Amino acid sequence: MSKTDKIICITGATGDFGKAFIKRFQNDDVKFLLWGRSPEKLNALSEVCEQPNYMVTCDLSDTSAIEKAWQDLDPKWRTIDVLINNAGGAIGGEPANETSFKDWSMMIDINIRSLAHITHLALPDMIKRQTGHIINIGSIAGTYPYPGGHVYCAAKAFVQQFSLALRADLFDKNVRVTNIEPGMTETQFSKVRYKGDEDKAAAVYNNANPMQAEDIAQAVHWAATMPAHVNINRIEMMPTTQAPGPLQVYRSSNS
Ligand code: 8X3
Repeated sequence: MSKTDKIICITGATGDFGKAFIKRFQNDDVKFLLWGRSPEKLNALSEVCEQPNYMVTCDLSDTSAIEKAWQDLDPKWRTIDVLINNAGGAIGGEPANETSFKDWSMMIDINIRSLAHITHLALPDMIKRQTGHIINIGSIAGTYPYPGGHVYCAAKAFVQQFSLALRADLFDKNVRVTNIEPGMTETQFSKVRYKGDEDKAAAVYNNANPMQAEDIAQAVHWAATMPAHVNINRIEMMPTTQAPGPLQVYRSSNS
């Protein structure tokens, strides 16, 4: 990256994507502002992160905790150059009517509300400095709905449309916005979705040759290092073995 000492802010930094992003930027002249929920995992990350870094322990489902974490930040860490809104995830894979409202609320909190909140906090400084890049980690689920996807799919559709709508407001302010939309990627994602059920999670990737976190990191890095006059709006990615399915039709037995 051209400007030295760029600040890259990553939410959900201790997850598989977060770690892969840090690794992908390791040869660039950057420093990291890393958000995570677990202080132990953040400390472990700090020990392996080769660039200067500052860790923010924060539960992103808690609005007031986000506000406080931001206010407590040294102002020099609030001048974010690249904000990677990576935190998010699916909770539960049951049909909509069998999923608890608690799980729905949590998905709205972590995929929508906190992403919008952190963007809202970081944006004024980007606009003031007329530079910045917001990279949202969306999903193919935002475009292709699937059974059991309900609120997760809807949340990622929000991320996709929010990213494009931000573009509409930021195109004349030199602030870039990109939505990276991965499909099946072998990470802890499925373990979280299936609430710790290792067998169910492993079955998702079994014999499927899924993408790896490093593949997504490569796309993030590419979008972030394009020349300043180029904005990558969206990158939709799937493993070669994955593709959209046909529409389904339910026919009652007496038709
Ligand atoms: C994760 C990808 O296909 O499991 O966002 O929804 S998918």
